[in-house]
Amino acid sequence: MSRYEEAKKIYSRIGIDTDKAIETLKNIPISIHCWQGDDVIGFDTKGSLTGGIQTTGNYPGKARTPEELMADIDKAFSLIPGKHKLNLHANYAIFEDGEFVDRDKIEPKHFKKWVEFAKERGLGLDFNPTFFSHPKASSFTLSSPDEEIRKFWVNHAIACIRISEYFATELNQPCVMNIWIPDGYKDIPADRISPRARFKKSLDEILDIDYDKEKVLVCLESKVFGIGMESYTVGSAEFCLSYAASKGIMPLMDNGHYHPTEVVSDKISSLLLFNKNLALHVTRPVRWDSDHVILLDDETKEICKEIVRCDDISRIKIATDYFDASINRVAAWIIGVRNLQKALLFGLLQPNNLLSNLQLKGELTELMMLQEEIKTYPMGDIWEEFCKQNNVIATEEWFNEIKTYEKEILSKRA
Ligand code: RNT
Ligand code: ZN
Repeated sequence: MSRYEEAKKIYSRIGIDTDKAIETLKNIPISIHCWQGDDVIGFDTKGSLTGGIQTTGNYPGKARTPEELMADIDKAFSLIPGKHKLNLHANYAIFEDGEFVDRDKIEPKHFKKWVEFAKERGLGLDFNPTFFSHPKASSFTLSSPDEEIRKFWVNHAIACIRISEYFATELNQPCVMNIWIPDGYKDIPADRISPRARFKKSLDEILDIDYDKEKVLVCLESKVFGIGMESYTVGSAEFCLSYAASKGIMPLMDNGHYHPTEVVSDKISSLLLFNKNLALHVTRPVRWDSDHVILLDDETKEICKEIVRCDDISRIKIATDYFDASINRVAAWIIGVRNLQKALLFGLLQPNNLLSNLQLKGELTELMMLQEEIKTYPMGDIWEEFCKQNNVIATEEWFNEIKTYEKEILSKRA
């Protein structure tokens, strides 16, 4: 008997069909962020990353051009099992020879190369307007008291809705478009409500345009603080949840955007009761919103348990959002996404009916015992089978490919 067959038998003891778990996992698309490859820099400005987010480290080999970034994405995707989506930011617009278009004027044609890239590989595309790393984003964007600046960013978001529609049409699947603004104050503000009122007005102006709501799924990402915005963010959790509910758009929760002892895993069920869909940015905050590479840690597993327990997994739009510049960036992509998939598999291998019946009957000792025993079940064998079926290297041997890629490609980027 193969290791997989043995493991399958062990899981059947607790009523788990491992073949079914593998099939389900194959059909969970992850929206993989493009910005791990170049430290969130993009191609439209020469400046550095702003907006109170930060990459640290200077591991050699960062992608500097669209071609390099695409090559790195190809390498990463070749070692990640399953069919996924690529999540682009507006600052990854590709301009032809010497052309430059500011963010309020970008058009679908500036993303044509990305659409071709996605089509050739059978990937979907998601999108994000970029409200940071720009001269007009030095302090406030959609909540700016300067009407010209506020309008500029409203127009940017509208341009991004058009580009998202183009992605959806070309690729024949909805495009999730996420709005996140870095607006906030380092210290105690005197007026908290006015910036939020302006943000609300801007969002209304953006969403009141006529766009195809089947094609573009707009979501709004909240955040509790940023570097230099420690005391107040305009787009707080309460603001974003309330706004999303009132407008029928999706809320997005990033698990780096809450107080350190708050957990997103506990928030998912509540949002599912009040929203048709919801979106997630999966990341790993270490002491702050540090965007470390996702590990197979307890909270990632707990988030994934909540995702797979949902009546319809497709209600949850899963995306990754982390950026580590201190290690091989291509490997960072792969490690994080594979861990997220392993966590999803862990969730799929839980005997949820059995466990929830124990909860219902008040058998809490047995519930604890069983949850703990399952932790050492042979999930690794199921993971190997999943990778095999997806023609992706299952074991740590995938790293040999990275060593070769680093030697032949990354190290030559001086
Ligand atoms: C920032 C947010 C946001 C960004 C990306 C680049 O704290 O998490 O999602 O990471 O838009
Ligand atoms: Zn995020």
